[in-house]
Amino acid sequence: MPTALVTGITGQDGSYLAEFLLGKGYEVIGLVRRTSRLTYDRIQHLVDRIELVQADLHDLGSLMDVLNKYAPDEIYNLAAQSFVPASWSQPILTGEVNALGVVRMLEAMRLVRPQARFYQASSSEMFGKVREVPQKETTPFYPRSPYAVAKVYGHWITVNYRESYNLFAVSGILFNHESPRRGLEFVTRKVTNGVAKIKLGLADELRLGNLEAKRDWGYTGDYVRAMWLMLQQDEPEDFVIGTGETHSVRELCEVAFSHVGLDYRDYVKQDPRFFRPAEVDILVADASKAREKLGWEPRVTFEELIHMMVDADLERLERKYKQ
Ligand code: NAP
Ligand code: F7E
Repeated sequence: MPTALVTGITGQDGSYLAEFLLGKGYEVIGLVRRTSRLTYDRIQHLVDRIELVQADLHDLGSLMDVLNKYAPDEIYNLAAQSFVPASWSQPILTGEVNALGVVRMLEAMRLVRPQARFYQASSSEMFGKVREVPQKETTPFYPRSPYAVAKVYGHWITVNYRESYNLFAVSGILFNHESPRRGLEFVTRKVTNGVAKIKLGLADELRLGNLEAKRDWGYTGDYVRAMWLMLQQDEPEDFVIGTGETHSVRELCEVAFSHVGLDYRDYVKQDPRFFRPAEVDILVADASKAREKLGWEPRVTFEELIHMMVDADLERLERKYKQ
């Protein structure tokens, strides 16, 4: 039975990846940081099938101990401060975790478990002020937030460790991916949760920032499959993963509100608090390399994804307020 170590297992991607790996017969070790309360809501249904171990990306020794103890075959480094606006208010913490955290994990692997395969969660945010449309593996980076700057470091240090030490280390440049387990502050979930609240009479407006920003939104369940496929290749290589479609935040609102028979223009208010100091205007993936070499394609469409998220929020809130 192969063993996989997943950092960030309590996050959106970690929970879907853990489910996927269990389905493939892996022993899954989840790295969790110490907090004063447990943050296991996304993996509650999995806790008796995975092993959770405490360590922190700030602390090299703790990472080395975990690799020593569990000798994983695959390491998925998903842990990060992942909310872009928080990277302006906490830029140093973001750099510590999203940039230096990656090299700490790679150092631990180089010193303790160099035969393992390593996946780094890179991001389409690295393309930022885009140099070409659509974006592919060779598109130059132009990061537009402390988050994206730190991710560029994480990306290149992964490439550098592969080339310097001959490690099987790859970087997946994933475009936005969403699900009913997405954090409530990200725009898709903020909208689907807002729609559900308005529909149930629990709110009467939804305050958002820039409605014209465009993103390539896919379903997380599809994207964790791509992470795994990257580590099953003969040679370590980096891949762009996305749907190839782009939609504005305004279109997202249209699809989500109309799913419950409402017109977004009656409820959405623009609020300067949610505008960013520097915006990423448009992202859209050219994932043809992944299609050709990994045989990867997304299975869930944008409309299906947003409907799935609205339905899940409606069901959750109905359950909560019926009690
Ligand atoms: P998420 O839901 O915010 O999860 C982040 C995870 O990182 C959580 O488990 C969190 O633990 C953990 N973490 C944060 N700081 C840590 C530290 N110092 N030590 C150990 N663990 C720490 O993010 P996600 O959406 O699943 O994204 C997963 C990864 O993919 C991130 O690296 C993100 O930057 C990247 N990414 C995401 C997308 C996307 O669209 N979702 C696209 C491209 C790249 P707690 O539960 O304790 O907070
Ligand atoms: O914003 C606009 C906002 O916060 C998307 C992370 O997973 O994907 C995510 O980063 C767009 C931006 O995601 C609101 O200005 C308008 O243009 O959902 P988001 P993100 O910043 O693209 C990448 C790939 C990652 O790697 C990150 O970890 O929506 N927008 N109004 C808003 N965004 C938010 N959050 N809230 C609003 O009210």
